Amino acid sequence: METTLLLLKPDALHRGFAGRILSRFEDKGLQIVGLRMLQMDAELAAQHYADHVDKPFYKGLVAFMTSSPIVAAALQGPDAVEIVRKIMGATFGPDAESGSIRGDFSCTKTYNLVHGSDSPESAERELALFFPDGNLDWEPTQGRWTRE
Ligand code: 3AN
Repeated sequence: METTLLLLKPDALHRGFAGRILSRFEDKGLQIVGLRMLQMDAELAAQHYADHVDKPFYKGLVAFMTSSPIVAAALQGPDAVEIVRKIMGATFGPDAESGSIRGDFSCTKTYNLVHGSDSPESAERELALFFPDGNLDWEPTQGRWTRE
C-alpha cells in the first residue's frame, strides 16, 4: 500500500476544477487520507522544488505556485504513486493523452493543474512537507472492494 502527494495547483482552483479533479482519483479507488487548502510560501516552494532550483523555469514555477491557494491531498492505494501519475498525464498539457487530467484540461506547459510525487521516496519527503503532523494512517473501509 502506498500514499502519495497530489497538489491541485493555483490554475485548478481558479478554474473551479478542484472537485472534479479529486473525484477522478476517488473514482479510481484511491482514498483521500489527508486534505488541506493552503497558500505555499517561498520557503515551502523552495523545499518542494529543490530538485529544480537550477532549471530555467524554476523562478516562474515558484511564482506561480505561491500566487494563490492550492489544495494538497494525500492519496492512498496500491501503487498509488504510479496510478496518480497515469491519471495526471504527461507533464505538459499539449503532450498529455486525452482522458488524463492534463490531457483534458491543460494546453500549456506551465499551467498543468496538478503535481504528483514521482516515486515512493519523493512521496515520503513531500508528504512530510505538506502534512507535517502526519495523521494519514487511519483505516478506510472501502478496501474490501478496491484492494486485493
Ligand atoms: P512533473 O510535474 O510531471 O513531475 P517535472 O517534475 O519534470 O514534471 O517538473 C516539475 C514542474 O515544473 C512541472 N509540473 C511543470 O509545472 C514545471 N515545468 C517543468 N518543465 C517546465 C518547462 N520547460 N516550462 C515550464 N514549466 C516547467
